[in-house]
Amino acid sequence: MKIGITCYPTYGGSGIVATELGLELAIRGHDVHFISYANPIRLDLEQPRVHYHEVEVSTYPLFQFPPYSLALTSRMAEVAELYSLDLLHVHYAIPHSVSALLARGMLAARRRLPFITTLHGTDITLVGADRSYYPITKFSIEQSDGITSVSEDLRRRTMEMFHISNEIRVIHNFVNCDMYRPARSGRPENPYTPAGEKVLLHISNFRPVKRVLDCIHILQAVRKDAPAHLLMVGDGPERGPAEGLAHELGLERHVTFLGKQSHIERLLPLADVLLLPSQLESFGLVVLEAMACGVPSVATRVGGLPELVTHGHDGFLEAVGDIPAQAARVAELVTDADLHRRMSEAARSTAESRYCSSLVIPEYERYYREICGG
Ligand code: GMT
Repeated sequence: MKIGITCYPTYGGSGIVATELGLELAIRGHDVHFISYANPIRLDLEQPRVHYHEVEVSTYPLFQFPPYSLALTSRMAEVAELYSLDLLHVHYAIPHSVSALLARGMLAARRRLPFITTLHGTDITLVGADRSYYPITKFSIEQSDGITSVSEDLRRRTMEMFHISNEIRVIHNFVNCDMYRPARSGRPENPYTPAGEKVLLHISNFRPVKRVLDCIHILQAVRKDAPAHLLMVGDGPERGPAEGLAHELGLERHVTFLGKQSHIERLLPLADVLLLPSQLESFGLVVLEAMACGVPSVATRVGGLPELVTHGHDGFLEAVGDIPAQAARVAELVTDADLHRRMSEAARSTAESRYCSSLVIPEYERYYREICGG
């Protein structure tokens, strides 16, 4: 098939999922056309059958807000015609599904251009729920030819919040189990943390919803039981406050901020435990990536995380903001080698048996055929 994909190309789960989906589809013989304002972060343009079409947004003195959605619409329609696209697959509802809706309308007299909207989380729970975007989010979801959601929880929230009756297909996030895997021969050399210390890892875009300050408090509590070092990967508005808190608590030597990193699959196997203390996660892709590397997580019991993690079997889930409970779970994992080994194996096995790309990508392919009427 010939598939157009639009996503936010910046650092974020939805862009990563869209990019990796496109790459996997290309490997399976589809022609994939990314249409966005920048080259998606993990996109390998050397891969045959992967194309990238940049959306250029011109600005004029009259435009206080350059109309990106309109430039995107024009590019979508243009690429769809030039490359005979079978469908558009947009990730994150706002504004991508609105642009796809307009592009479909522009071409309607000449060709059918169905579009699928994949809901990722904050497009519904934060942005879509905002009064200024609610009506257009609801309309563009209802007008989509197909809708997928990355978890059952997000599907339910979307239906409740927008009162829509369209079918929403749940297709969970996936991971490349060959690329994300435990280190082959024991723990790889770790240049970031002192030898002999347990490694806690947090990866996110440091938005308030991630509650990154909780990671620093958890480290403080865990260090009462075991020598531990925290690696903080990513960047965003809460990085400064997190660095400040580490200093305030006298923990600056025990926390390393690595900023944005492109090879998460190389960092994950260095860790003993992944921390994700989020307020809300529609899925929690980084937890899955950690599981594939055999790293158990201590995360919060929110959103789609209970669909992914079986508490006490392949990770731990605790209440949002309950630092003592989360820290106690981390301490258990870093002080009990048997428990850690069991959970690490169970985590890898969950990823392999349910979430490998080889299992999930065919679900998208089937859905594409259904929507295209094939
Ligand atoms: O978590 C973020 O801040 C990024 C966000 C995004 O939209 O890019 O991630 C969302 O989509 C990911 C991929 O489907 C999910 O794994 C994340 O759980 C979800 N984030 C939230 O729901 C907060």
